[in-house]
Formats: sequence, structure tokens, C-alpha cells
Amino acid sequence: MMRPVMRVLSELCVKPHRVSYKCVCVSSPSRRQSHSEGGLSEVGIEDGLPGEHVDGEHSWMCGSSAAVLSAVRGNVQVLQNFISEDEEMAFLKELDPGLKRKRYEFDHWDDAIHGFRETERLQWGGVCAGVLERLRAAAFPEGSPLLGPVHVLDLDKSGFIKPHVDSVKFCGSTISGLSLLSDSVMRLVREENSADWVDLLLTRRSLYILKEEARFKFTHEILKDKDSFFSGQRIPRHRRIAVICRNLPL
Ligand SMILES: O=C(O)CCC(=O)C(=O)O
Repeated sequence: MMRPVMRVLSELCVKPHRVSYKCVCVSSPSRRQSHSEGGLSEVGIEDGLPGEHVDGEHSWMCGSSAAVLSAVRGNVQVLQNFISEDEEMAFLKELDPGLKRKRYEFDHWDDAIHGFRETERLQWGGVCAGVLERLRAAAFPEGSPLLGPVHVLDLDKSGFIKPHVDSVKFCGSTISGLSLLSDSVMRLVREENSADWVDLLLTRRSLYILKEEARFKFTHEILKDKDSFFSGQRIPRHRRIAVICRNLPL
């Protein structure tokens, strides 16, 4: 029987997506690479296109074209240093004892995620409850009904999340997650044209917000350590814990 927690990622919110992203770009695109064969080009930090970046987004977002960046702009955001080191410690203190009693799983039934353990949590201690209040205020429209339990996803250093599209059936317009313990790269690839991609640099202690089209018209994934590059720069992936909130469908 499927355990209740497994339903959160696999049944309620995630529809695994097996379209051939890999043949487009197996490793993170790099400025040093030629993308002519795969038809990829990159708009990133050093392209000298100041008009393509707003509010310092070049430090956390790059993509295959100015058009794809425009398409997701407004529906993706990464707020760096959203929590302090002390707040990160508070989450670890609450979460680690429970997580450490579980084993990382490497053979998920639907193959969407590899090397993970997870839990849900409804009640939080003071510091974490305060951070979650801040997260909700930053990420969700006022009054938007939220999925009660917060989803906690612990990826082993060798773990990764494959490209998938979130199901609209059980989750609303927005997903927002805190990244603890490690930087990572989240890649979005347009479902209808896999040459269109956007990479988000999720720095340790940042908050990401994904909304609307960015969730439903693009797949998202967390890159494995060996593929973890952002705008040509290596982003080592260590163990990473994501604390994820979602709203309910209207
Ligand atoms: O680990 C993360 O932050 C991403 C989780 C995810 O892909 C999802 O919940 O759909």
C-alpha cells in the first residue's frame, strides 16, 4: 500500500514526464559549450543583454532565449537568503531526527525521483512557524487556501528529481520551497518545445516560487550533482532538504 507521504509528491502533485529532455541537453548548458547542434543558445550573465534581466534576476535565472525568459518572468522567483543560518539550523533541529529514521529510497515506484526521503509536517516550533508565515506571505495571494501539511523532501547527495509537470488536479497555481543545506539548479523545460529552457539557481537558504504557466507548461526538475551547472558555473549538489508549501486548486 502506498504510504500517505508518498502521495504528496507522487500522486497529488506530480505527474512524471518522460518526454525526451535528455536528448536535448544531458548536462547543464555551459557558456563554453557550443549549442549549435542541439539548437541551444543561452541568455545568461555574460551575454551583455542588460534589458533581458530585471531586479538582479541574472544572478538566479538564465535561459535559452530572451523570449523564454519573458515567458516565465513574473511566474518564477528566487529570493536569495530568505532565511538566516539560525533559521536554517532551527529547521534542521526539527526535521533531522525524524528524517534520519528513514532510509533514502532509490527505486521510487513511478521513477520521478531518485535518492530521497520525505515527510509531512503540520505543527512547527516557533522559529519555523515564523518562517513559514513569512513564506506564505511572500509566495501566495492573500486568502489563498493552502494545502495543510508542509512537504519536506530530503534529497541525498546522489539524489535528483526528474522532469515532471505538476498535476492541476490536487494542487493550485503556486508551489514555493525553501532550500536547506545545499545550492542546486532547478531546470524548467517547455513541454511543447524542449529547446526552450530556463535554469534557476536555488542557493542554500533561498526561497523559490513557481506559478501558473511556469508550473503547467514547463517541466521542472532538480539536477543531479554531475549535471549541476548554472550559466556555465559548477554548482556542487550536496544533501538538500526542501520545505515545500502548495496552495489548493480553486
Ligand atoms: O525539491 C524541490 O524543491 C522541488 C520539488 C518538486 O519538484 C515538486 O514538488 O514538484
